[in-house]
Amino acid sequence: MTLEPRGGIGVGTSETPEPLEDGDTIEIGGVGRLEYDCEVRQSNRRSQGSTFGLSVNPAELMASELTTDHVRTLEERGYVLVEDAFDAAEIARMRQAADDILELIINSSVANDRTSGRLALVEDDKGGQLVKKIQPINDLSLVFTEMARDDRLLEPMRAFMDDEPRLMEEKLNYKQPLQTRVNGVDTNRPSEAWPVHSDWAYFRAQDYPQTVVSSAIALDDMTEENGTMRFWPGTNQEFVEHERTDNGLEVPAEHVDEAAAETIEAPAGSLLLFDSVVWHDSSPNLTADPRRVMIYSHYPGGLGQERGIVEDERNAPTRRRESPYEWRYQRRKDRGEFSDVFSAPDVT
Ligand SMILES: O=C(O)CCC(=O)C(=O)O
Repeated sequence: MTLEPRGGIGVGTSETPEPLEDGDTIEIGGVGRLEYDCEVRQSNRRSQGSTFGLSVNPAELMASELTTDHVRTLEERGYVLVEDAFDAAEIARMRQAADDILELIINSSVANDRTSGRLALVEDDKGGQLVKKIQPINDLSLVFTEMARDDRLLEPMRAFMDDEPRLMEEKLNYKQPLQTRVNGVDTNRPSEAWPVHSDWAYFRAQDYPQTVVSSAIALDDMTEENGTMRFWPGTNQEFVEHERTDNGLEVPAEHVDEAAAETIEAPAGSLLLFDSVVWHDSSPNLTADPRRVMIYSHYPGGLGQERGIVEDERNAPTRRRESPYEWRYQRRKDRGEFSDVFSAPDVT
């Protein structure tokens, strides 16, 4: 299915001969049979004010809902927010997967007496620990691997890139304070904040084009208090050289107009698409709960092939390096030689 202008998949266009009624069905090429449903119409189309709606597989519906308007916003502002992209059951599944990964990475670090190279950990002045992110993760989770192929992410990217998106990397930004201290894991990040930056400042090292698109899925509500992301609309139009700080690459402060930033406040289940050049940042999580955002980054596959980009170039070394330690931990645990010291708290 290709992304078309609103109504462009043959539904609700002037070609529709008769007004549809509840229960009417329509054949849509590449999508299947759709059933018209007035109720679903109103909730699913409310963000666009469309007069048509269909009861259909939610993933397919979202893909068709991400219209040229969304893609235009992505092109012009550098980011676009889609609320209600994922339902409660999907969010619950992803949260469970996030907990499983967190437990695996913390417990295997302790079991091996070696902090996993996937784990980014911060410590505050009072010794409080916070998991900033775990990267990469798809080789640890079928849930997140499958999500990386979801058309709600890929359809707008196809339209934006005019190419087939391929996964470049994925990370789960937890911003999760640990409720009790875990001994045996090392602090390795100076701050839980991300400074103002463009992702392409990093991606350019492997010759990725600026048309890389990231998709951030909010597993928790994103609020100002828990360290949501901020974006600078229009900064995607031209890349600005960054400077290196102890907290990573950063847009030099003299370029940054704080007042121009938009703070994204969005409920769990929202999808935020942003391009690799747009400036963004986030501040510390001031709450006791996690602020988990799953971020995938995809590049245009055809262009990548032309440039000779190597599959999983940025993260494959970490996966290869870490995997034997994770297996050793599992075997030790299975043999009763190690007992877990950490379990993820129930925060849902
Ligand atoms: O998760 C966040 O708050 C910010 C993430 C971010 O800026 C990044 O991963 O590039």
